[in-house]
Amino acid sequence: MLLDEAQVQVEAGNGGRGAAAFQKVKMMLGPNGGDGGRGGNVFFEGVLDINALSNYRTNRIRKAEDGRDGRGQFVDGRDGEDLILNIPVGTSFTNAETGYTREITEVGQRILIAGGGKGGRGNFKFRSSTNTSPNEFEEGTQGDRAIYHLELRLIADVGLIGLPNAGKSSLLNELTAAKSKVANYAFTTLEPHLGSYYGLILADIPGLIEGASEGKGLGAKFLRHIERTKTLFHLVAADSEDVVRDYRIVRKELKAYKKELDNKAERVFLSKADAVSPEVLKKEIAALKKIGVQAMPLSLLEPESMEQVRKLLNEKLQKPSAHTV
Ligand SMILES: Nc1nc2c(ncn2[C@@H]2O[C@H](COP(=O)(O)OP(=O)(O)O)[C@@H](O)[C@H]2O)c(=O)[nH]1
Ligand SMILES: [Mg+2]
Repeated sequence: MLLDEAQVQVEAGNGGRGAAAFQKVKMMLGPNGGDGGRGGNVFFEGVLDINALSNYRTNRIRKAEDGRDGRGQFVDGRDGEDLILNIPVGTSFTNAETGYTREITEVGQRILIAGGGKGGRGNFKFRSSTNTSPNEFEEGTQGDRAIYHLELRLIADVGLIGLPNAGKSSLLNELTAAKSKVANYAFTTLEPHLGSYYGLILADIPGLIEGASEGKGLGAKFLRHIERTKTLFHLVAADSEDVVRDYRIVRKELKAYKKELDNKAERVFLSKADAVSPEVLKKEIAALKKIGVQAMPLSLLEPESMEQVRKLLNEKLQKPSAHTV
């Protein structure tokens, strides 16, 4: 099941201690203690895997590496490795103590959430004209510690909606490297899936059935994710007995969930167009037109129709700020 809330406790690395050391050679008794290394930082980074929050199901402490201590012979301690925590795009996080809150909206976007401690200075740095052989050195400082609450509300440029079996998962898989489960029966897809089409985020939003807005099936859980999807591609299976009815069921659920969803930009496709005769397809297009819906035939088996879809997506790619909500 999709986990869309989580909590994670993070600790950045502590800084390493500076060294107090001296040249062993008799004639050169200078201080030569190196500095401690910086502690590793902790970052959140946006990924397409919307299941990434399940990594934080158990509230284990996530800790970045400490900086190493400095040593003699001017050897500075190594910096601690940064720790990168993957979270799905569309996740906002809030520092439980300070209330600081941010959101990850793009794949690869990194936000620092706990800074590593500073490395302490070694005694070489403390030498002066009045003290040529200092014993002083510094401890490293402690890395930041914090607890973050995470909440995912899917964002996507294009959301694929439609009744089960309309071909949403297949289309997502065809256009992106996503591997959404495909099968010829209702409810194969139990969770939304994201895919990237040259940086444009596509979401397969399953589970929309009659009654979804009232909590039937899984759809209710996902309707809130549609809220933040910029455009909807609404797939109506051409091999259905009544495409107008199918179309209306989905629209009704969107509207019942939230009025604003009714205003969202939508493109309607008659999917699996190859599965019916050209005559039937024509009738379906006419029937939808009668209720004010312009439907475009779509078939994964027909390169031209796939080309049309890609063209639509390419147009969106050209628009700047594709990922701002
Ligand atoms: N003939 C044909 N079958 C398709 C097409 N797209 C999907 N299908 C089939 O329709 C069934 C349901 O597809 P799926 O992507 O799982 O639908 P979803 O429930 O909307 O995600 C599967 O058996 C697919 O192989 C298409 O363009 N043409
Ligand atoms: Mg599916």
